[in-house]
Amino acid sequence: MALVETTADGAIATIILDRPERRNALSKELVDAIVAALEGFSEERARSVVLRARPGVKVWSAGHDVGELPEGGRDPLGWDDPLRYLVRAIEEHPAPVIAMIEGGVWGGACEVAFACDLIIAAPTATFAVTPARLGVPYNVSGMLTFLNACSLRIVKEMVFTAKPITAERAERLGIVNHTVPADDLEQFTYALAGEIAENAPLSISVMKEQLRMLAGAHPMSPRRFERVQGLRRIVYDSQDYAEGIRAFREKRRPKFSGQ
Ligand code: LCV
Repeated sequence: MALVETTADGAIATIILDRPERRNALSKELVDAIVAALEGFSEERARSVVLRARPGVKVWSAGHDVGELPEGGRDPLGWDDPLRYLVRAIEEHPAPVIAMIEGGVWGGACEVAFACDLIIAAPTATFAVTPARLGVPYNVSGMLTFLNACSLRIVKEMVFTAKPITAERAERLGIVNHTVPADDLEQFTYALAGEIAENAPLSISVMKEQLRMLAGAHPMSPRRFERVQGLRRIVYDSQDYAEGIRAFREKRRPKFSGQ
């Protein structure tokens, strides 16, 4: 069964996440399908891409497929991890990618949504950044995605509590561009996508790339980078990381020891 449905209406493209049995959890297979769709729309010179789930979903995406996370001894969010190249594919796509969101957005799916250029949300949308719930050492570029979406204090609240925030609060914080009633979500989103599609695509793609470079322009010395890698290894080699993954698989609350 296809994991995404893609459609194009003139210059506006749509990618629909379609892995309901796993709440659109971002497996490598699903990520590959999204990235392939983005590459296809780039060749077709789509001028805006809407990334969405099926209408009325309770969960937009449950985040990284936990079943594909290593149980320790290896960086779970390394350069080649599917989640990382999905975020890069969205950021490097030449046209604006608009996340149209209903339902819950969990873990790495928050980073996918935040990496999109705009977010249009229904009131049912919520956003929960969950590494601390699983004992996962989120990676540096992922932290930067969050920092580019909201203030340091809000990122800390989201990553330390792992609790969902509402669409209304996310809009107040500038994370979400517009929160609109669910009945108006499609019409509003595609009208915005149409406005973008009528503007000069070269100008837009160059401004998008400039903003990506500026947003990512945080020089880190090799010494600091190695320190971060060493700190993250402590986490993914920890008993707590293995406990977080096991607890998820056993459908129980994790008991973290700090070891
Ligand atoms: C694999 C899943 C998942 C899933 N993976 O339905 O950001 S980080 O660092 O944490 C990063 C590593 C990351 O993104 O980790 C994943 C973070 N995601 C979460 O913590 C959300 C985990 N999922 C849930 O809390 C619930 O599934 C929600 C609230 C999303 C939906 O609840 P609901 O009652 O509607 P179920 O929990 O019954 O899930 C339906 C099936 O999808 C699987 C889940 O195991 C279940 O499979 P079975 O039918 O085999 O029991 N599933 C859900 N999320 N991230 N599989």
